[in-house]
Amino acid sequence: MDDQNDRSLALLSVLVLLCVVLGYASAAGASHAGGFILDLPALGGDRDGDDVLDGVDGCPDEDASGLDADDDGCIDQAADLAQVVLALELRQATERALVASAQSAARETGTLAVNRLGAFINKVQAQRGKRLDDEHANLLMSFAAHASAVLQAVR
Ligand SMILES: [Ca+2]
Ligand SMILES: [Ca+2]
Repeated sequence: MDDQNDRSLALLSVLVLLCVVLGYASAAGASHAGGFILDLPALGGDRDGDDVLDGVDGCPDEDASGLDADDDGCIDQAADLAQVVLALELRQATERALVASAQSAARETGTLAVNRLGAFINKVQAQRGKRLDDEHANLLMSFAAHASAVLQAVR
């Protein structure tokens, strides 16, 4: 009888430990954009050192550190802003207004493009908490700010 109790206790301990490990794994996966999954060796190294592994890096030879709001491994550019808006699947009127604003920025170069990106950021900020939740607003504003910084760096 004692032996059986010991065995049950041991089994219970193992189960508890397993739950703790699994709980940690899912928490780690959720808290960082796939950090837990991205660390799998199958995805290879990180040639450009931007913390986006080669297997999922859209630009594996471009270090996008600090300029990559959408975590695709590519430096955020005005030309891609409209696609980022579309991917959020916003309400039609909001989407249309922001896509038009993004496209008008993408059509320009230099100071004019920077100004259009500023206008886009203002539009996003005006919709924060209304048609845009904080997560989407932050993504769009960071992306546009990065694209603007890139343009100002080349100027
Ligand atoms: Ca990379
Ligand atoms: Ca990016």
